[in-house]
Amino acid sequence: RLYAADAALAVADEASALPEATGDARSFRDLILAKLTYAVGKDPIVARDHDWLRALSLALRDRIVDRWMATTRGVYRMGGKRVYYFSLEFLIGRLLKDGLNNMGLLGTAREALASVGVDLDVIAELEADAALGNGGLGRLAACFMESMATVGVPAYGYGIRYENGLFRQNIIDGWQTESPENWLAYGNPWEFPRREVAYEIGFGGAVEASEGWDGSAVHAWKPAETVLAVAHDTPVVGWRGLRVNTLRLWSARSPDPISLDAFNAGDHIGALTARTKAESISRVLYPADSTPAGQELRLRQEYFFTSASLQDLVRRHLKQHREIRTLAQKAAVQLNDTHPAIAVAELMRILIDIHAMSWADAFALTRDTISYTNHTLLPEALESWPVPLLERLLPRHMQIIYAINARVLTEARAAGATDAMIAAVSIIDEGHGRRVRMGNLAFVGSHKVNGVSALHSELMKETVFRDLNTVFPGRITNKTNGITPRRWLMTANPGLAGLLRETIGEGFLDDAEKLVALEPFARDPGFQERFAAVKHANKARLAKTIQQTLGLRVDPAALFDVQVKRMHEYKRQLLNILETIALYNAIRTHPEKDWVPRVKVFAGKAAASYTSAKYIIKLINDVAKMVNTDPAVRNLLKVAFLPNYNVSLAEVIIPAADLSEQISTAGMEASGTGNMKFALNGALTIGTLDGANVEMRDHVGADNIFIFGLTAAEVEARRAKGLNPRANIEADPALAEVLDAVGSGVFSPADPQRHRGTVDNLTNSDWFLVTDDFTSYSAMQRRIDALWGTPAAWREKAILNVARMGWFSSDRTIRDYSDEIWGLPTVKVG
Ligand code: B1N
Repeated sequence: RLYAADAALAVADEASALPEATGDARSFRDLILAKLTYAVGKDPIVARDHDWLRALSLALRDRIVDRWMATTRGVYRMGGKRVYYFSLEFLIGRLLKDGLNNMGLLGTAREALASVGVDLDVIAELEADAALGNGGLGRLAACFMESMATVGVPAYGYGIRYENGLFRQNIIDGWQTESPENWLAYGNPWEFPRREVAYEIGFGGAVEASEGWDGSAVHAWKPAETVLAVAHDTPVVGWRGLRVNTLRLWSARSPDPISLDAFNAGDHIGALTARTKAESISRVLYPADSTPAGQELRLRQEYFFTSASLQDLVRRHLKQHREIRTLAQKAAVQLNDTHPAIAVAELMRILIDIHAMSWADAFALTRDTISYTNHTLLPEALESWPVPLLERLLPRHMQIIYAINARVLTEARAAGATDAMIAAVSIIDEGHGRRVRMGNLAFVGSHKVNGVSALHSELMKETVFRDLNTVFPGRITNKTNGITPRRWLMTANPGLAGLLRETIGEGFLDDAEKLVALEPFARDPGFQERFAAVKHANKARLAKTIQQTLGLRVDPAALFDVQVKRMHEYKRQLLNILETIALYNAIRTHPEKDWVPRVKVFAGKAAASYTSAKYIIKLINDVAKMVNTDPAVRNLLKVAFLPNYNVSLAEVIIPAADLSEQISTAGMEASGTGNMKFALNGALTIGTLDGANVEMRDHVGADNIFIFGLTAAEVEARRAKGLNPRANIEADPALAEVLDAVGSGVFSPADPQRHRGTVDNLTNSDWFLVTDDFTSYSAMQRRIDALWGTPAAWREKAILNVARMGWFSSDRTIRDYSDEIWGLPTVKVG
């Protein structure tokens, strides 16, 4: 400590103009300096930004760990129930600023660093994004983890510690290319490796049956292969640092690091193959969002982390409670989609084969413990595995699945199910070469099954789970998604958060629904001015990012119209860019009109193999190239595609948006969560009646959101009757002109055929009803232009959006899960 203090003086000598830290900041500075010296091993005189980042992170971590141990001890002493959130994805992003904010140390850290000449904002930008997820599903898991710590739900997140998270997206000549992302390159200060917490995970082999003491059959699985799952723990801090939960991610290790026989025989590469194979399980995140990968390695990942997590929680339960039969009273396992659905069979195996439970008891206990969240209705996204693959990889699980299925089908038959119903509720799909339907397995093994928005949960009952819902009425429930206001308001938009604190006090920090106190200020001209000034500053910051990454100048006074999310046909980025082209045409043909200057911002990754989505990225970039340099546009329109969309970029883009594009084909976006983030940050939404947009309209009021297009029921009806894109195109000359231009190569003169396929697909099939919704979308955009011309009216609506979005806090969502699925109490915050 003496040495560290000396070093502080040395730094101060170097730059005598540095501000002196006071009080808390001084002791925090000393802690940072001690970390820099003894943990990083750097003299402050020569420390680089990365060293300061590590030192600060470790200092913060010390403060977090104190709370972590207190929480963990408290939970143990109370002896209550814990929630286990099983997810193949946790898209947590950067942890430093959010951790500082939740610990109440943001100002302290800023001051402490300033006193040694370091800028917090500069070093915070160096932290790598933990991109252990694809999109909404993974980000939801991250928001839930933070909210569970906030509302006092003792929880463990369980997942995989991917060495390479979601790929980096590069845009080269307008095309997406992928490169590996390497978030661990500078080490990870937040995690604690627990080499002693390791479980054996088996694959393959055979099942040996013998006779038990009472004559019943006893099964023992003898796997052919074993992989070790090693725990890595990351503390998850709740708001105000009152509780800290654990995110436990598993890393795969080979039990035999090298085959010495092979090595000694001269086969140096072969000596490592078993290890490479084992460790490939936690190597890389599958980059598919809403489409199953269908590869054997993916199934291995699913079983690997599910088995490790179940072994871990059963061990914890037995250590504390001694008795396996009380498991469901002490543990709630939430399956984040079907990716961990094998948990149903694995828990059955543990209970029956290892703990000698009867079938009936084991099944009741499994069902009471597990619940399942469905996140998509897209038929191509519903996971199913070929029976032969499961049989080879997990032979005992396949037996258990058959046995579960036999009982479910018998029950269904007894309840009067027809043949068609039996086929629909069966876990085995006989239609496409026998496959195991993971959704059905998760459904029958859960006491509750939930959708993620009101509309989505209703559609679940009518579509994928129609017959299961008849056989098991009341099992399906809705839990509308939410977002954490700590990250998506306080940390991402400190300007707005500060203004809100000054205006309505601090109550909303502990209870987002107190944001309604803002309503009386919606028409207040003074408040409107300050609100607009915050938005302008955020837009200037985004303009700088756009300038730096694309070399494109945009005017912060323009309307910032933003669509950022994974690239997917159902999300209809194509609708947006086609309408942009229509606007471009209109500006050129009617230069005399009073056009509203717009900046169209796009960002999002396409799955590497998703060709049509990659063409949409290319089209956006082709259009950008032409529009941004066309003097006839007179800067009235700019198009920017920002590469490598991730959580950190979202934190810059979302607070700067005026208009949020949530324009999926109705019935296809299960919920959306970006929609909530934008509205909470004062953007107005243009959207379809899809996912949580429906409930957003109910909360903010129909006058304060721009809803257009077909409803889910209308979409279904049109599809049933047969789509007719040609008629739609004929009926809208502006649309016809746009498709003509795109198809004939106006935006791709060097390769006129480039976008022919995209246009042909729209003209001939148009499964996502882009041409059906184009006209109403376009008309709505012009109404939006008109409103923009009346700033007071625009601002009033934007402020009302902020005021009324509190319900979409993930704290509310977690309370709903706690009350209605997990049977757990929650606490008030603050
Ligand atoms: O989950 C989000 C929702 O807000 C979105 O509407 C929904 O599209 C998203 C397979 C998925 N559904 N399904 C996935 C992700 C990865 C994968 O391998 C499917 N993601 C969603 C949160 O509820």
